[in-house]
Amino acid sequence: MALKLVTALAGGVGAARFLEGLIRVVKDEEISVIVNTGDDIELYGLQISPDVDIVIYTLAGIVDDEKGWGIKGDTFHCLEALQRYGYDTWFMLGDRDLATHIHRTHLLKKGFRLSEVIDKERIALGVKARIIPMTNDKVETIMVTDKGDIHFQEYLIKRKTQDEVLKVIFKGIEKAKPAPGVIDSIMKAKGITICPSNPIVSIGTILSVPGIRDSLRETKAKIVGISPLIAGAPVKGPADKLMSSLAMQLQIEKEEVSAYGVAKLYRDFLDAFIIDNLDANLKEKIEALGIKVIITDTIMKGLKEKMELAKVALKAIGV
Ligand code: GDP
Ligand code: FO1
Repeated sequence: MALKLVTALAGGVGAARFLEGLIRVVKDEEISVIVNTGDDIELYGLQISPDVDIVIYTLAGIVDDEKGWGIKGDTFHCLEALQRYGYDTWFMLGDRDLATHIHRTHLLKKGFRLSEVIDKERIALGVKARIIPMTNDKVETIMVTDKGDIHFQEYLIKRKTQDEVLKVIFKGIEKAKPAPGVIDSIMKAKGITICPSNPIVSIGTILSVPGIRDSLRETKAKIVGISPLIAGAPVKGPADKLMSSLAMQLQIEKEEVSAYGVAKLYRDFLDAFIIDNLDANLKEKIEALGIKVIITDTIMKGLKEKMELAKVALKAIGV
């Protein structure tokens, strides 16, 4: 593998928005993105990798910008037809999006590994950055709730995060191996960015693949994170709710559901952490963890803000 300059750890929507800026300030072929696959789900016999697709569609410029997932202008005729056959259709798979899942499932059935399939997908869609799944093995993010064990997508979308989460399990993680290129891209990068993604079910999942966290601790590359929490709340999604419910398991206090709490979760490998202007008061506390703090505007309203944030991150890792 050719040496890539920057490696990013990514979930879905939050990560993709940051990466949109990054590919405009560093050559996209110099970027490797390691993506969470714990959210993957099988529906109607099709293998769906939402976070991978979100990142690829975004970098290909075809994502539905408003939603942050799916394909711009997509239609939902197939889903409507499936509904008439009695299928459950809570997961909004668009007609063009379905082509990706048919293609992926077809190639997996032919014996290609997930990382190979993803490489074909991103090349076909004109994405020059390297997109690597965290693992080729099956890992499933399961929410242990007061109503029973639920797949993460069902918790998030079908049940709209209404259940009380007692524990999160990454089923299959103990046996999962990092996909080809994952460890190399961490060890050989000049700098690494931890995208502003959910610290538990996006970045937390990637970090739980045996070997990945250790390589982040060992690499000589500088590592910068961007806080997904601003003034204690996520821009979107259940990050704060999950951090609060799982505080004991995460070894944080309930009052630490903030950029400080996220920094604490990454303290063993982070060199620098970018927090929002609104969290300037947390600087000293985070620096006491041995992490350099950079304060800036982290709300990525438009392309300009995304590029500005990417520049700040690159400066922090010396790229
Ligand atoms: P998901 O897998 O689709 O939920 O996406 P990610 O895990 O990549 O990202 C979810 C996180 O992105 C949430 O916790 C949000 O707070 C964060 N996020 C989204 N937009 C922004 C933004 O503009 N700025 C910052 N700092 N975080 C953001
Ligand atoms: N998110 C939703 O909120 N509702 C949906 O119906 C939905 C469908 C969907 C289909 C394909 C895809 O690639 C992503 C999709 N997402 C949907 C987003 C996705 O569930 C989440 O943002 C991530 O998986 C969370 O990590």
